[in-house]
Amino acid sequence: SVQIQCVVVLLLPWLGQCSLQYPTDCADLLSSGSRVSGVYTIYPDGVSSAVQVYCEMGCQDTKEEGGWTVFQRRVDGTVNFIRPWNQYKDGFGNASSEYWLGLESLHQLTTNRKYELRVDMEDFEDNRVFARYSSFAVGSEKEGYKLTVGGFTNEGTGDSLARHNGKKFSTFDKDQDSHHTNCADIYFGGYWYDRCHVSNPNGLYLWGPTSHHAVGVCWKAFKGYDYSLRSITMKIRPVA
Ligand SMILES: [Ca+2]
Repeated sequence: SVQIQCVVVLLLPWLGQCSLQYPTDCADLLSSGSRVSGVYTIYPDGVSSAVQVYCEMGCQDTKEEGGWTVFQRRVDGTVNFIRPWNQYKDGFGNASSEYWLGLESLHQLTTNRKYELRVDMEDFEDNRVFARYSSFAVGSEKEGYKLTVGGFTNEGTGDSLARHNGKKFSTFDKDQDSHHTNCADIYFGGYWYDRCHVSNPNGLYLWGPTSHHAVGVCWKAFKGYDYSLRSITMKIRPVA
């Protein structure tokens, strides 16, 4: 179908452009010929829903899979992730570096299609590992942007997310967690806190081992509570 599309683009440029105008996600962009990883505009819910994302498009040489829509990324601590509800709802940061795509976009994406989730992690000793989940969805704002995740496959990290399945999203100014205190206040992130967490990808960027318990960018099953990762990337891709 890519070949056919190329012929259409050559013969009828205006028609070709129309068919590429409103990609839903990075998988759409990949299948319409965008093979380079980078920042793109996607439309999770039609023409008025434009948002910038980082697309990981893979590599044919290494057989690395592409079409991933990155919705969360920490790499160097340059972006402050201690943010109120409205910013976690709408998104913040810079798609070319550290950012959070936004709960509303995540809800729109995962309502229209079925997605898998991959969480890439790296520590400060250059160990690169990931976790894969065969299903990932985020409910509506009315449902508290509830997380639905399942089908864990271990690719070196262990599972530190299944425990958060079914939890609503919380921020320091919106406590929807299962704890008598406010987890987002204590652990400095916005997240699908339970009582409180086994992973804290939106926590404080703290450069490796830390004496500040569980407040860093941690994934308990990989490096424990008292280690803040060098990088973490959460990304989704539609499943057939
Ligand atoms: Ca609470």
